[in-house]
Amino acid sequence: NKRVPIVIANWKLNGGIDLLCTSVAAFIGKHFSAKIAICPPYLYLRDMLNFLQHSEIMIGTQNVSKYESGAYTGETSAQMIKEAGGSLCLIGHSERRQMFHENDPSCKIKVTRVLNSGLMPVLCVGENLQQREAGITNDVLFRQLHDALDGLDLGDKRIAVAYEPVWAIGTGKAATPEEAQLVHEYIRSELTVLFGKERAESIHILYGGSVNKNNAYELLSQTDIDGLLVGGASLDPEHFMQICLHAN
Ligand code: G2H
Repeated sequence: NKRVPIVIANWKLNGGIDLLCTSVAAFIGKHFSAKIAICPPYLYLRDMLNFLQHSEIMIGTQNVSKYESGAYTGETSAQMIKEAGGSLCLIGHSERRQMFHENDPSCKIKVTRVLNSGLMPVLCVGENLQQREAGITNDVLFRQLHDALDGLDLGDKRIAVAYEPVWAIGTGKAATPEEAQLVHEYIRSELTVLFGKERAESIHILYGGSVNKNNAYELLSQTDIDGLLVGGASLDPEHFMQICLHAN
């Protein structure tokens, strides 16, 4: 009953459109058993959907507004992302937590909005270096998971969690597969508390943080690592293809 792997590219604030198209051009017309998604900057959503219409790649966003509509200058709602053809939204990425005042309560609102719009939320969690060294990784994750997901009625809606240790993001220093597996196991145990065993078993827990074509396979071989969230390496066409083939 192994979960079909999901690989998500997080393109962050990178462009332009030509570079982004180049990084996924080779996916057009190709079949993958793994699920593959890209999260371009909002503005490129439609362009990428058009470019990838003959591919199996899904499109998501790197963030979403916690508001539904109204006088919220500069925001983009879950409903708009759905309308544009999106399938999923990253929520609570550590860069947003660090630089844009994202916190657990706002993640909770966003998760709810995204679920209600028929998109899949991908809740990003992870400890920083100081927290890891202080031995409080699980406490940090406990709070992030429970504050964002407590009391949520999932019904038959889908949700995913991405574990991204902050010390591994963009540093070239990924968690070892064993380190990551331990944390993923813990996350699944908390998802079991939140949603029950059967549901928790079906939830994808992705690993993110300096994933590349050399560490992807071993990470994916771990029992509770069900996919990858890839930043830097997803902008390199050869690299990203290799990572997706490892997930296949
Ligand atoms: C973590 C990751 C993608 P990178 O942010 O979400 O980025 O692979 O560059 O560490």
